[in-house]
Amino acid sequence: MHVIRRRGWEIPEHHATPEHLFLDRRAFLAATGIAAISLSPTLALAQRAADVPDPTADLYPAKRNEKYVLDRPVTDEKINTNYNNFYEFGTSKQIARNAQALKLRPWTVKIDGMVEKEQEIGLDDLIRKMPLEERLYRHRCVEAWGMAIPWSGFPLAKLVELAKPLSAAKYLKMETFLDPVVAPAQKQTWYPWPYTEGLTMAEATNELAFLVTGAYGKPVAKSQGAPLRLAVPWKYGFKSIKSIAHFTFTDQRPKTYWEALQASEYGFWANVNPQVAHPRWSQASEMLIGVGERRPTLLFNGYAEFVAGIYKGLENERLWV
Ligand SMILES: Nc1nc2c(c(=O)[nH]1)N[C@H]1C(S)=C(S)[C@@H](COP(=O)(O)O)O[C@H]1N2
Ligand SMILES: [Mo]
Repeated sequence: MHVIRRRGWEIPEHHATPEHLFLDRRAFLAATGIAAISLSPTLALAQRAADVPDPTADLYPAKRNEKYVLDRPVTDEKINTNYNNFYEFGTSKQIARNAQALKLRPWTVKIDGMVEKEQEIGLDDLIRKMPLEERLYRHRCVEAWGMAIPWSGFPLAKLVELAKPLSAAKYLKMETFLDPVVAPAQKQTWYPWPYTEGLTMAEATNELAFLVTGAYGKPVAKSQGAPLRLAVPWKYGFKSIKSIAHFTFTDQRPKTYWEALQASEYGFWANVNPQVAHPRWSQASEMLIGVGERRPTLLFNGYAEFVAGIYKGLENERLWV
């Protein structure tokens, strides 16, 4: 007899608090139809690209920057790379298999908008211009679970330096690749693809804002948003956009993916605060994935000393949604 045993840290379905919520019945019906196709493993396997060896593999493991310390154990790598939100590959947490369809090279990063000179740069050229380091960061999903990851990468501020934004630029907008052949969920036109995120320039140049190219001492896994993803650990996880292909400097606040879907639940700022509940659940505590322990949530996810100053004078904004 086949018995399904739940591991300690797994969150029972009826206690889970999914970010997504189908907006209307028509979208729901259409979604289930297409989801059945997009979740077919044979299709994903057929689309799986023949991977070329990573041309930057020699840069890992990068030297750890000891300044960023954890208050919890690093999450087991197998768990971390198999429990993911990556809606391009489906709305469940088990997208690692479908994400193998991601084609990581060639990968061109476009930098445009309010900059001295727009540019397109190959990812490997970009990485080799940047000072790679390892940082241990906490990660807090708005669904009230947390992890801890040894990321490798470089400060987002270094990319801003390379881009040479004009002084009138107030925001940095970031977008994920758009390719429905690779990510069939992107055929679901009622979602605002491509996944879009944004930061103010003060946030983007804060020392914590980190562009991730690796994890666990090697190039970052596809399920975690290879080959280039953001880590902004003082904000809810949805701000940490995966598989970035496009950076735009602008004076207009970007409309983010989650804001476009459900502005009442997911705003632009999305800073972690245990005292401000999500409309559908409390944010007071979080489940440590892989550990099975519930911990009190920390203001700014424990990073207040680095980022609290950014928000002085913005107290009237919806900083915690
Ligand atoms: N492009 C893209 N980026 C994304 C998402 C996504 O669906 N698509 N999900 C976000 C959410 S909600 C979370 S919690 C984190 C999950 O990152 P992880 O899989 O490394 O834990 O990625 C964020 N970045
Ligand atoms: Mo999330």
